[in-house]
Amino acid sequence: MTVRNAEVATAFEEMADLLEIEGANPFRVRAYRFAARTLRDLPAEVGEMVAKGEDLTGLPGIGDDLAGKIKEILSTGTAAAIEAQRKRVPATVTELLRIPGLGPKRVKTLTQELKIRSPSELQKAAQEGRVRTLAGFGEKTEQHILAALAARLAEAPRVKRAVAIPYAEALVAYLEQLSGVGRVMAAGSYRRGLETIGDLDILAVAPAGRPVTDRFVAYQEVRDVLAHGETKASVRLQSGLQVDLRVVPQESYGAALLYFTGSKSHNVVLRQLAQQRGLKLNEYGLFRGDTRVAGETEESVYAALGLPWIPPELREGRGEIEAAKAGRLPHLVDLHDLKGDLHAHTRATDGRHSLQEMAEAARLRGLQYFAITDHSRRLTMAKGLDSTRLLQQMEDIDRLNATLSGITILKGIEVDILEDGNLDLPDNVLGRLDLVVAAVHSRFTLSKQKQTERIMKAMDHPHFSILAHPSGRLIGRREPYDVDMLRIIRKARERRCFLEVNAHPERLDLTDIHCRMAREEGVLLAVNTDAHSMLDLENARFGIGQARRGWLEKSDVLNTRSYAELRKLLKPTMKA
Ligand code: DGT
Ligand code: CA
Ligand code: CA
Repeated sequence: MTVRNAEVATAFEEMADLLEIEGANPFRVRAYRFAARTLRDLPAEVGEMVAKGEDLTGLPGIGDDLAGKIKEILSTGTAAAIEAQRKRVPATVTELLRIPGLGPKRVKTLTQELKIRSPSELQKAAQEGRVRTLAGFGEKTEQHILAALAARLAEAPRVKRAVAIPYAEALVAYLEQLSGVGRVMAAGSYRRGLETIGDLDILAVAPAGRPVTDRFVAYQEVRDVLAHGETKASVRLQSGLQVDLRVVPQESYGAALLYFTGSKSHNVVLRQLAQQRGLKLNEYGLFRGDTRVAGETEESVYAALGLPWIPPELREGRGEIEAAKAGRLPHLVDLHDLKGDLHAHTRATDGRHSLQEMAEAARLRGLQYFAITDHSRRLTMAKGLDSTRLLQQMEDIDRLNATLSGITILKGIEVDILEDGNLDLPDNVLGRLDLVVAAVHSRFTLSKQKQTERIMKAMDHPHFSILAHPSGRLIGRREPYDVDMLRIIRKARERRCFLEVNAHPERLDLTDIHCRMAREEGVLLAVNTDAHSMLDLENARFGIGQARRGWLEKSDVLNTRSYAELRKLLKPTMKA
């Protein structure tokens, strides 16, 4: 059995949640969360470390006890302590945690005060207006819970892209080395760069299907075989992820890849185009009568329909075919276009590495500039900086810059936008920074109008540079707050400031739709990692994926600019 870091981390996070619901010692809860984060950030697979006999207790937050539990999970898939804890907290209570907006603290209150034990009991209590009476809840929260419950019932669980990637890559590599197998590609929403994946769709080229589907269902991580045929098979992996495989002959590869990449709405328009030309398009090729006129490559199919190749990220039936016809497809931004990163944390607040370590990691990635933007004082949980500590950090950065070559460290802050729209640090301090990244970290449930006005007021601030994670959503965990994004985008244009595409795989905020809206309104976006560790700088690729889904070109992205250009854009003389 192969157990990956993410699975061990998930088990530890679950343990922390269970303990917290029970009101266990907060230090124990924190120890599990910290260990989970260590595992998620770990570049090596912990299973391989154990196999090589390496000592896990050298890892941050992993002592003898947790090292033992990791080994137990690696060999048995679970740990006795977690199983025992699961028995003490009923599964229906654990399910409450999966409702957006409900963390362990709130679940604890619900179970203790209202004796709620399941989502359906919660729904009943909310409908009867009993939830709003609890401390820390209120009427708004109650409405949110009801909306989230309704949405949840309509939605199957989806897997975050970052979680799906290692599974997809390992499976593609496994299939590629089978004899007789040619190209192998992950298609579907995965190839379109969607932020979450319903299931994984894999396409393999081989002269005969059966030997490939046989080996596919025998893959070591398969838990259940859902279907197993000549050219198709479907399995569920131990992680719960479903994978569909299709095996096609070489001459159908392009047509099949096009078909299984989707989206359905893109395919529908392509088939209509084919029909208008007296052709028929399916997963085997493009046909005139019985004659295949194209199909071995995607390019051949598009070309036969009078179109250039369309990047998968655009294939959502959102006008890409019209744009392609008119020769107006965007030239999408690439990871290597990024010249800098404008949002990152250090150990001074809630990051894991020092200023020097973060700067070195950014330099090694080839960035020309890198902004340090730690939290402001209001975020006490993250040890937010007050003016004194920020000024101290600015001096540290000046000293560091004097020793660095090839990269400039910019002085910034991720300042809290307070409920009244003011910023959490005084103007005279903010004015001395190279840039001010501002974010909402509190009062997520204000009305749309109040939330929008709060943010717009912050943008009026003379030193405001970038609005961080503009919608505040956490994928699968927290809904975006209610905000009029078009008004905010227009405000950014008027104020000549910028919005962020936060690249953290749990945020990816702005969304693709709002990226596109910003581009159409002429507002530049900053693709930022919001790194809390050196490894987090890798997340830039997820931000770029989102930007590409939002039709962004290099020229639409602020941090593709040279350092000199950037400086002019950050501190325009006109701004007042
Ligand atoms: P997902 O899995 O929910 O994240 O989304 P997709 O886009 O991967 O959808 P999925 O797995 O149901 O199907 C993969 C692709 O296969 C889809 O994007 C287009 C193609 N496809 C599947 N079923 C149909 C269908 O009934 N009609 C057409 N035209 N295409 C289909
Ligand atoms: Ca899929
Ligand atoms: Ca599928």
